[in-house]
Amino acid sequence: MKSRKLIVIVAASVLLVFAAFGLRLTPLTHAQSSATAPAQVTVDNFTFGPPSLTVAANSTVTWVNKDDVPHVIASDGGLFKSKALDTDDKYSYTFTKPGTYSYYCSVHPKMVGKIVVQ
Ligand SMILES: [Cu+2]
Repeated sequence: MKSRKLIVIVAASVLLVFAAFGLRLTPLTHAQSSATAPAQVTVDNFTFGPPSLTVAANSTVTWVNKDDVPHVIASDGGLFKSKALDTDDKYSYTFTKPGTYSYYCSVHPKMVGKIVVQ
């Protein structure tokens, strides 16, 4: 009886590991194969994450400010500019044409990132 219980516990653990891997892998493959997957840049600790994000044309990129200080998302060419984003504020822009779009924070110009539209 005791060993049977152990087998159940081991089997449950294995299933949990598979479930965890499945959850991690599934959204990743979706993001790469689907043009309409939500693209997000997190602003945290005065950095854009990821610093370079590649999306398909007609993708909407959303920036989320996770810092305690306001940030402003501004493109180098003046194509887009957000209002000052407070903590947890979001800003979205839809990129229709392929190209590389560099942007920075107009409050802290050393904060830079880019969106590559394919
Ligand atoms: Cu900033």
